[in-house]
Amino acid sequence: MLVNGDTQEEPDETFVVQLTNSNAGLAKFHGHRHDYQRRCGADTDADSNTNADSARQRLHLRQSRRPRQSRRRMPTPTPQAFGTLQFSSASYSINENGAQATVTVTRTGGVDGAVSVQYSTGGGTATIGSDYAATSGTLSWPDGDASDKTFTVAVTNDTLNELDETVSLALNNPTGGASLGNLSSATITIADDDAPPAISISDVSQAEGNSGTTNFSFDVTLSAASSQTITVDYLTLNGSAQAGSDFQAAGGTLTFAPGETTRTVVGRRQR
Ligand SMILES: [Ca+2]
Ligand SMILES: [Ca+2]
Ligand SMILES: [Ca+2]
Ligand SMILES: [Ca+2]
Repeated sequence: MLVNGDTQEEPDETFVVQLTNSNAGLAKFHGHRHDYQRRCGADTDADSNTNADSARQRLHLRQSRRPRQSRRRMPTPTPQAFGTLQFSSASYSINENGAQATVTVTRTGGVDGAVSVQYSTGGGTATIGSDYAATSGTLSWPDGDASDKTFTVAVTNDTLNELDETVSLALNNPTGGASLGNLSSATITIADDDAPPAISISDVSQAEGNSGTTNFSFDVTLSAASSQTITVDYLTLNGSAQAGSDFQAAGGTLTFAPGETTRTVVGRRQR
């Protein structure tokens, strides 16, 4: 007979083994007599044998005694805390000539189990390639580890005058039961280090003609292209020639679209 062991706290228990239909005389009952008597109503004389065709042997199973400490109530298991993963800041900054921005991701609120999270760049006003290198990967923490993890985003040092530009960062797909914190997105600002281009205007020497008016064209030039829209005001002033009698006064604003380096101002010479 196989008796199942378990770790449950429970009272002692019994079961019955019955012998029947033997061609041998069934043996005198042994064992826990009073238990037997209660169950079978047999003669209570301590010396009597039983000649019944059947006999029951009651087995009193004492639960195996466990070490004392294992009989104590098991402590309620503490819920596991896998931690919250997020950026250390909502914003990072780097000078354009700073080579690379270092971004930190933290694990707080729990260190149970191995966890990981994916990071990636994308979006923002900066341009992949000309301003920064697209970056993605996975950060991993082993069980018990709450140390900060970092990754870097390479920044391109160009010679173009630009506005400060941004790179968007994102964390996705936490594993191992970890959750994302509020700072699951962040921004790198790339501070431009290129001065605006110098602006200049050409001299013009041209015959005025004998009648009517003649156009005089002045080239206005940027020393380098800019990624920004650049504007400049112009205005004619009297020199030895006089507005009205020698030339028509003019003024206005020149606009260089991003990338443009030359614009032309047309003035009219009176003849
Ligand atoms: Ca740019
Ligand atoms: Ca740039
Ligand atoms: Ca630069
Ligand atoms: Ca630049």
